[in-house]
Amino acid sequence: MSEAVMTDTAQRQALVDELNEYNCRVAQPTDGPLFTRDPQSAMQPAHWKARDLERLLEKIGANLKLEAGGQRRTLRLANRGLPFGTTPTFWASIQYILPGEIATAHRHAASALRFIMKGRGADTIVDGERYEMNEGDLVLTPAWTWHDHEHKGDKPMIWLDVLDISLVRSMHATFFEGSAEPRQPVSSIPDHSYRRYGSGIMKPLNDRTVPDVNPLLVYSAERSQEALRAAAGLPPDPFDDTALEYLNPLTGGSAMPTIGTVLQSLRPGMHTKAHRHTGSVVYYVMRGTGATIVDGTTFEWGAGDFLAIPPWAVHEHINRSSDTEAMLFQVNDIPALRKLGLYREEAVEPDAQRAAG
Ligand code: GTQ
Ligand code: FE2
Repeated sequence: MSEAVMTDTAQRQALVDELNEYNCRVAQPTDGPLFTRDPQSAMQPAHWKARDLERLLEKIGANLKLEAGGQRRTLRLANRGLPFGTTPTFWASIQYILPGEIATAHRHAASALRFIMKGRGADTIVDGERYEMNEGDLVLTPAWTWHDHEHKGDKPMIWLDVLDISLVRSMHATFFEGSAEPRQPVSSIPDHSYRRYGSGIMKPLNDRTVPDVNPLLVYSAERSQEALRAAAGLPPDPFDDTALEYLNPLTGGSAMPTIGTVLQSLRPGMHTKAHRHTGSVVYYVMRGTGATIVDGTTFEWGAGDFLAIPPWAVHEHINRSSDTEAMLFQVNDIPALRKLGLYREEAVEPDAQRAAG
């Protein structure tokens, strides 16, 4: 028996050089398995506390310059289990921009979004359309659109950036182009896409075309939170309580092709059921206090915190308050998984999660 195994091992070893010459190989006993029974993610759950982030942001604000044509001033949310990125597919970063500063124009193949955390008075120009950015707004920069930001306010401005950089890199589809001009000319009506499609329930008469890319570039805090308040009157989702996905209003699909964006509220005292799904998630806590149990570890969160959940990790959410809702902004890569036929989810009995932890 063991001789047979040895023989096979030796046979495989003996073929290496010859096969290599023809860009071929056979499996070797030292290779890792081709498949695992279920996803074995190297990503680890991670929690960033608001107080730490605030201090670090002030530090990079004081120490890092924002130079024309250079990198943005961002605090990247890293993961100890990954060589790159916040999750296997995307980077979440917090951008810090000071009064009077300009983040100069460029474009890239990676899709990007911004969710405004704090401050007022900054604007962004996306392919010639200018948008003011206010707290709670979601602003999109679809793949290969020119974008630049300017802060005209008088206090530092902070927003969350999410880009599907790791996904684009894994497909070797990276492109980037800088601009000689710091800002783009504003070529169209301010808030153009918002005027056309921003209501989410109506569109201009005779607008019959459905472009490949979502034409709506901004989702205001006011309208998205109003929608969430209305949805809170529905029966809760067992795993997410009240959760609304930002949509492409013309297709009903996700607002961005690869990145999912969700506004979520947990009613006072809510303790959801546990589940797991493929796809990675990053949460930003807008308000409230609560906890999320991830593969048996409890993360106690408050306003301004971030939490990252790896693919296939069992998780459940708790609102610790008995009288105040918790509101969360969620980013995930589920639209990409669905398009590739890789999305799966399953409920997990609470005892299983406790036993796992
Ligand atoms: O603001 O254009 O966090 O290009 C990373 C790359 C922000 C941006 C990031 C970017 C940007
Ligand atoms: Fe960018």
